Amino acid sequence: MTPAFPRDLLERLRAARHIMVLTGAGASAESGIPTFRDALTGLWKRFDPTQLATAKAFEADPELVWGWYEWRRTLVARCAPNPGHDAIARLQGLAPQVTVVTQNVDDLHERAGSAAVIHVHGSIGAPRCFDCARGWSSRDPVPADPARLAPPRCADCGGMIRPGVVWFGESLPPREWAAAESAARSCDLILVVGTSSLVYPAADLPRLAAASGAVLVEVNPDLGGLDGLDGHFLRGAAGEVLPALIAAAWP
Ligand code: BV8
Ligand code: ZN
Repeated sequence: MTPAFPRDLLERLRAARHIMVLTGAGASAESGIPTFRDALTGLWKRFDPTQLATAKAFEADPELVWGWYEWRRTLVARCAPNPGHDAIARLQGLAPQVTVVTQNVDDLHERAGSAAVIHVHGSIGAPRCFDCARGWSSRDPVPADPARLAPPRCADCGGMIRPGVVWFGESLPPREWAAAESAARSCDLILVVGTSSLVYPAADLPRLAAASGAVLVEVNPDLGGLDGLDGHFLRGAAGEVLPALIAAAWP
């Protein structure tokens, strides 16, 4: 049974010229990738990423940090997009312009068929040299549970290979950040899916969109991250709400 959505939300979706979608770890949760916030298996709890997802931690213990990312990379490779990713990919064929911006470092949006996905926090599949930033691609098979793994060395300068993600304390990639900001300024509707909205500057994007006149729609089992903003707050899992919402707006 499709949950009833407010009529004006469905009308705003259909009328939107430019829809921005902003996703966080919750969008990949139903694919089996633990979120940072998930109390039981969440990375935040187990590894406290604010300490581990930093250049300092990598320099202090490269094997622990590289092992953690390789564990996550192999997990992502084993997982598949969920109906939430599929619905977002479908949206790109329904509305005139859809910009997908993600804080996630996995490639599930791309594997679901979304185009031109903007990764404001980088990609786990794009490692590069810590010193000269040269890309690194050769992939040795990774042991099942690589708790500790020595990072490979750069063929050019011998530097350590690091994950291609944005660590805490590092600035966001300028091109991607500029594209995300401009989408927030120009969209008519922003769909915020599966983020606790705690990490900046990404967490500023919904506020920026709303201030630029966009309709705000949040999908999250645990609403509240966007308190103080006006909008439609749809409590529920991305994999359930998004397919139902798209089907209701475009029957
Ligand atoms: C910057 C890549 C400055 C890595 C990530 C003190 C010291 C240093 C910095 C700071 C500081 N205080 C504040 C800062 C700024 C800092 C920050 O915001 N810190 C936080 C902790 C307060 N930000 C930064 O450092 C950023 N850089 O500011 O640079 C600068 C400026 C100029 C020049 C130089 C430097 C960089 C931040 C990027 C960090 N990297 N990811 C990796 O993945 O390992 S952040 C990472 O955590 C994610 O990308 C994401 O952004 C964040 C986790 O948030 P979510 O994605 O929202 O996931 P979370 O688990 O939190 O929540 C899941 C949500 O899903 C929940 O709401 C849940 O209810 C929901 N959910 C669950 N299941 C479902 C669901 N929703 C739908 N369906 C479901 N089924
Ligand atoms: Zn190098």
